[in-house]
Amino acid sequence: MSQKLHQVNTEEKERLFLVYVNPDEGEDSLVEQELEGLADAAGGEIAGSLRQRVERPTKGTYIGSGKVIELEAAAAETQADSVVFDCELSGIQIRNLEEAVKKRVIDRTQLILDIFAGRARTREGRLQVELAQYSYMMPRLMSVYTKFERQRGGIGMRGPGETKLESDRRMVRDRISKLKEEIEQVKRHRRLQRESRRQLPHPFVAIVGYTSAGKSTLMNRICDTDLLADAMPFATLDPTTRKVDLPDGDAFFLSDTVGFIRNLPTLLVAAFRGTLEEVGASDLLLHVVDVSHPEWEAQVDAVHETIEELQADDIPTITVFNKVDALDDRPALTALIAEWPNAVAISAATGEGVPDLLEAIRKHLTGRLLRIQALVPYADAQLAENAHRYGRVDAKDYREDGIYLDAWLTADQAGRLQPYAVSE
Ligand SMILES: Nc1nc2c(ncn2[C@@H]2O[C@H](COP(=O)(O)OP(=O)(O)OP(=O)(O)O)[C@@H](O)[C@H]2O)c(=O)[nH]1
Ligand SMILES: [Mg+2]
Repeated sequence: MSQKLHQVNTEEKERLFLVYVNPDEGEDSLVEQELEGLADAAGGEIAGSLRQRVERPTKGTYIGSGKVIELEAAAAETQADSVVFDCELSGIQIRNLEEAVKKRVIDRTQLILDIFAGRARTREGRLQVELAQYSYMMPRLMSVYTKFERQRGGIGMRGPGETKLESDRRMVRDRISKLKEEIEQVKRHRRLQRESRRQLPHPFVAIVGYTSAGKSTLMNRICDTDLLADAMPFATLDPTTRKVDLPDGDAFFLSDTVGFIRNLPTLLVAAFRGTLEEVGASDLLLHVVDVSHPEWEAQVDAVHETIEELQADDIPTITVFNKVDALDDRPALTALIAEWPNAVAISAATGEGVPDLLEAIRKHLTGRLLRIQALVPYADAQLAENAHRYGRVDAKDYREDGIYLDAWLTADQAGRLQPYAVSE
C-alpha cells in the first residue's frame, strides 16, 4: 500500500512545494536543511517553499487562511505536483488544504513513512512500515468519513455511508491486528536470538544517533561490514549486529540502528520499538554525534528525547563526536571533549580516534566482568569448561586437587565458582 514518490525515470521527479511552520526562528536552518533532505530522500525535487510561524495551528487548515491563498498561488506558479507540510496534519486539515490548494498535500510523517517504505529490506522492517502506514491511516480514514457524513448525512444517506465506513474500518483494523501478530512472531525470534547470545559473556553495544551522524560508517569501520552509508536521511532501517573481537581476547556485539530525527513521529517510534528493543537491551550505547553539523546540539537533544521515550536513558553511554575531519576549530573540540563526561572524538571516515573509542569500550567491558580465582574439583570440571565460554581465562592449571582458574567472568558464572574461590 506504499504510495511511492519514487519515479523510475529521474527526469520525472515529483515536484514538491515545502511549507515550514516552526515557531522558533532559531531552528530555521536545521528545519530547512532537514526537510529538504527528506524530500530528496523520498525522490522528490523541490519546487519552492514558504513559511508561516505557527504558534497555535488553525483547526481547519493548520496555517492561516490568508497563507492558504498565498500557498495556492505559489504552488501553481512553481508547477508543484504536491505540497509538503513540515508537521503532522489531521485528516480534515489534509482534505481542506487539498481542496483549497488543488494539489496533493503530504505531511512530514507521510514523507518519512514513504522513505521508510522505500528502504525497508527485511521482512520485519516491511511489516513495521506497513503497520505504521495503517496506523497513520486509521484516524484519518475516520475523519474523512465523519466529514462526509456531516455534510451529506441524514435520513437516506446514513445506510451506505456507514456501511462503507464500517467495512473500511474493519478491513484496516483486521490488517493491523494481523500485522501485529506477524511482528510479534518476528520479535519472538529476535528475542530468542538475543537470549542465546546473552549466554555469552560479551556485552551488547548499540550505536545510536541522529540520522546521517555516521553510525553505519562507524560500524563498517569497526566490523569491516559493507552497510549502506549515505548522506540521505534514514539510510539504515534494519538493525545489523556483529561480534567484534578485541586484541586481548575480549569481545562484544555491536549493533547499528535506525537513525533518530527531531519530532520523530510517535507512531514510528511505536512501530520501530521492536527494532529499537536492540537499544533497550544494550549494556552500552555509543551515541554518535555529527559534530561538524552546525545544529549538532539540537540533534543531541532530539536523540536524548527518543532514548528517554525508549526508557533506555539509564544505560551507560559514550558520546562519540564524529566527523572531526570536517571540523575547522580543533581547539574548540578539545575543550568540548574535556567538558563532556565519557566522550571520544573520531572520524569514522578516516579512522582517526577509532582506537581510542575501542579502548573506551574495552574499559567499560572489563568493568562488567568480575575476577575470580578458584580451585574447581574434577567432579565439577564442567564449571571450569564453562569459564571459557562465559568469560576470559587468564590462567588454568590442572592440579592434583582440582582445576585452578584465574578468570574474568560474568556475575552469574563467577557466583557459581564462588564456593571454590581461593586467593593466590
Ligand atoms: N567527513 C566525514 N563524513 C562522514 C564521516 N562519517 C560519515 N560520514 C558521511 O556522512 C554521511 C552519513 O553517514 P552514515 O554512516 O550513512 O550515517 P548514519 O548515521 O548511518 O545515517 P542513517 O542510517 O541514515 O541514520 C555519509 O555521506 C558518510 O560518508 C566522517 O567521519 N567524516
Ligand atoms: Mg545508517
